[in-house]
Amino acid sequence: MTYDPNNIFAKILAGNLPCHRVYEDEHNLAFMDVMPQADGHTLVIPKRGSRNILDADPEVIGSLMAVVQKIARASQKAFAADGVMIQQFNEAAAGQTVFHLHIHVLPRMTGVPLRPHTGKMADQTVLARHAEMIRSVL
Ligand code: DGP
Repeated sequence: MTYDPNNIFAKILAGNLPCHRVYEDEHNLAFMDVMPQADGHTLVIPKRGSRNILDADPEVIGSLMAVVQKIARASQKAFAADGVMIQQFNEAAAGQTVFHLHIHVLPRMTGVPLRPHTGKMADQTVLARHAEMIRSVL
C-alpha cells in the first residue's frame, strides 16, 4: 500500500479544497470533519504524506498526537463535553475511507449517541461556528 498524493486531505493541505480550520502549525493541521458524528468533530492530520499509522514515521505520529491532545482539551472546554473520543482507522478493512493519516477528535456528552455516518455534509455555517468555538479556547 502506497501513499496517493491525490487524496482529498492532500488537496485540503495544498489549499485546493476548502476546510474549516481549527489549528495549524509547521507539521500539522486540524479542521472540522464535514460529516460530523458529534458536534465539534475535528480531524487532525500531519502535513507529511502518510497513508495511515502503519507507514507513518514515528516522529510524525509524535508531533501529531501532541496536537490531538491540544484539540481534545480545547474541544472539551469549548463544548463543555463530559468526555472526548479519539478514533483512528488503518486501511479499508478497519474503516479507513480517506488514505491520508488522520485522527478523529469527538467531544462526547453522557447519554448522547454518535450520529450515524449518512454520507451527508453538515451545514457549513454550523461547521464554521463550531470551528470558531474551538479556536477561541486554544
Ligand atoms: P475515516 O477515513 O473513516 O477515518 O474517515 C474520514 C472522515 O473524513 C469522515 O469522517 C468524513 C471526513 N471527510 C471526508 N471527506 C472530507 C472533506 O472533503 N472534508 C472534510 N473536512 N472532511 C471530510
